[in-house]
Amino acid sequence: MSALSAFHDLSPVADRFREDVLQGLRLPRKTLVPKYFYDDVGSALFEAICALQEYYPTRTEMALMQAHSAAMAECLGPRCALIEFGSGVSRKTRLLIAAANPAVYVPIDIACETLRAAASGLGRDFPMLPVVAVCADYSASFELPSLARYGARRRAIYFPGSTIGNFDPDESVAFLVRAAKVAGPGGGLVIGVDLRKDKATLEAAYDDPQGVTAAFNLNLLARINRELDADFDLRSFRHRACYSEPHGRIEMHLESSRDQTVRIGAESVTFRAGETIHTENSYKYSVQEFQALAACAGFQSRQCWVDAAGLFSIHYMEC
Ligand code: AVJ
Repeated sequence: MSALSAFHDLSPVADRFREDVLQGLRLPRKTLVPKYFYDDVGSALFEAICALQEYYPTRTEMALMQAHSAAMAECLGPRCALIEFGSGVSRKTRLLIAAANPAVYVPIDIACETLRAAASGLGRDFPMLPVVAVCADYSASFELPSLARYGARRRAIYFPGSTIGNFDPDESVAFLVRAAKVAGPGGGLVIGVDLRKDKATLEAAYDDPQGVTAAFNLNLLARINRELDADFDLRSFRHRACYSEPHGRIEMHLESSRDQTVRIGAESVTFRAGETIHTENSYKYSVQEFQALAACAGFQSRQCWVDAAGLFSIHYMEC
């Protein structure tokens, strides 16, 4: 078996990025889509966030995976096709792969080089495991390559990291409906969901004193400069993170510190001092709230694991 069985590049083209950026910056409340954080520089910055003391989700979810991967494997059953959305460096997945022994692993990520490196590393560490990597934007619809030849007994989707929190609740339901189609009737879903908690803990997690999260947020503007021939002055935008209790979400913004005009290719966009670009939402759900949301997409809750401090949840659901 070759280390990397297949690599499918279905990544969105630069035109799409330009259109989305210009469209978002022309709205009365300027907005950019968080998926564009993850070029290869942004993916590396995100890895640095995951290692921060203040950013509790990654280590808490990792500990849950360590404690419960055998129980999760039990839920998935032997020889499933394990499909991961937003696989990144596939660190947590290794625990699930080791426990569940899937027939094939299908990592899907928008950052091509990160995906390629992760997929070939996995191929080396699990030489018997076919890895079918797909570079794609999973928030849009795309064709999954045929998995028939791997003889999997069922499909299971792995969606860790509380990445679902980037979607508004209605978008989350729409996403889960698509996930249910990918999984098929009787398919499984293992999904990591960050829990509601106090404002201070949340705001510290999204505004660390070392400025790693700020760098991650600002890289979006740097990426626009790099790829779209733009001239954002990174020193005149400031990282902001605030928790909205009624929405149950962290909002990240980039705030312009002065009146300014930014050129993006042949276009230009003006900012007033104090005006922000809304770059990300990160929704937090109680266990019951998330179960109700997933039920709207036809997923039935089977199991849920939560750490002792009540910071993070991993759900197992079936459709
Ligand atoms: C990858 C979307 C789960 O919302 O916590 C981390 C992204 N943004 N710090 C999150 C993120 C700022 C992260 N997700």
